[in-house]
Amino acid sequence: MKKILTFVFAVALSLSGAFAADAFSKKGNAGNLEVTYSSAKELTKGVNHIKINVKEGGKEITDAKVNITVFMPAMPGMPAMDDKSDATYKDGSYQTDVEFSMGGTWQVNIVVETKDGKKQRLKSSVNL
Ligand SMILES: [Cu+2]
Repeated sequence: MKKILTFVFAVALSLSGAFAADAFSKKGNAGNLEVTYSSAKELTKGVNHIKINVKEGGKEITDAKVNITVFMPAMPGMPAMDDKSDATYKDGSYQTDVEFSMGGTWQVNIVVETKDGKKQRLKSSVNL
């Protein structure tokens, strides 16, 4: 019985992998822009590779400046923590690595500066 359950679980895992390109994906608005950030793997403590896509009126924006900041406010016995990086457009999305230095809830800010110089911000959060 245990072997059968293990087999069923393995099949379910492989199927979910086949149908979901990204293990993590979250969407939100930065002003009039629709921002999606995602990762091929579940987000974990440590360095994570993040992909960001920006759309305006359904049209992909590929020439913006995009940066991402993740931060956790100070907690009792623990200083505030953050990591900021600029994303580079490559292979269909803005990409960068972000480090979460511990588990828990992290605030995520993604700033998009479009060609016209306008900066808009998505405020979001993730739980590790
Ligand atoms: Cu903390």
